[in-house]
Amino acid sequence: QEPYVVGGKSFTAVAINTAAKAGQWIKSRLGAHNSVDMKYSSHDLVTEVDKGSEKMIRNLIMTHFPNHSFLGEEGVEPGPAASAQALQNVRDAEYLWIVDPIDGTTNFIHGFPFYSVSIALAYQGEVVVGVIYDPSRDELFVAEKGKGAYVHGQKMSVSAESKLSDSLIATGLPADRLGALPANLSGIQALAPKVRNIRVAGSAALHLAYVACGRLTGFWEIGLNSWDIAAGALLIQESGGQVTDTEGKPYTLDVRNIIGTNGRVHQELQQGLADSGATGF
Ligand code: 2AM
Ligand code: CA
Ligand code: CA
Ligand code: CA
Repeated sequence: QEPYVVGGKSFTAVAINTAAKAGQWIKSRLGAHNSVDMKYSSHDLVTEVDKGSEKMIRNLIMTHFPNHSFLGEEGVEPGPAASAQALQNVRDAEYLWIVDPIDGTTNFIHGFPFYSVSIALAYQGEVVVGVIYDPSRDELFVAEKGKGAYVHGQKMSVSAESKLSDSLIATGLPADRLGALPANLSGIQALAPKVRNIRVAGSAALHLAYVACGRLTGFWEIGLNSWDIAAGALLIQESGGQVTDTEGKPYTLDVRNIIGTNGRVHQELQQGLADSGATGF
């Protein structure tokens, strides 16, 4: 049984069309959003564009697949406990869509062109479709389990670096996550001297897509949520890379502390974090 097509409707086609539509709308609202609400603090922001994007994505997907389950960031109360619970509530659904309507909201608010729409579909708890769309560059990253990953319709693959010292690595600075910030800072302190350089551009999903297409060698971040990671994890796996948690366990939907690399530097990156104690919080 082919899990990607039901009743003649391709899950991947719906994911692509939905991400592109939402992304174009988001871009049209750049600089024109009306209000910025704080979820937790001045570091954790949400606009009506985040909510509108999620609503659009949910409506489009549910119109095509009314029996599927849906998990989107803006439908969940803020905080790690609530997001873990929200995932548990739907984790065993046969088909589960996992959506971040804008990954990189702070960038979107400031007009810094590095934000994305992330849409994943899990079948029996395993990601089978991952789509990340970058409206600023009109770049669409697509992966299907077992079928490879594509950008601009071209097959993509991870980079060739085999040593951390040749690697361009990205991470996140979660200024609003009190436990996660020190862990990520310790990781930066430990790894900066060992890598070629570190980038912190503010969209976990887009960083993962950049690992998949070889623009970054690797990415790690402590304290993320399923919707930040799911699509990007499949992109990396289908591009020949490796995705684990910071302790080296294989990626699952529950992973919050993520390492995604080209595979060749995975062990070295994981060991560097382990040596510094920066594997969680
Ligand atoms: P967001 O823009 O969708 O909120 C930057 O470090 C990354 O962390 C972004 O992908 C951002 O996603 C995410 N992020 C920001 N605030 C967060 C929070 N409170 N909990 C988990 N992830 C968060
Ligand atoms: Ca957010
Ligand atoms: Ca996010
Ligand atoms: Ca978001």
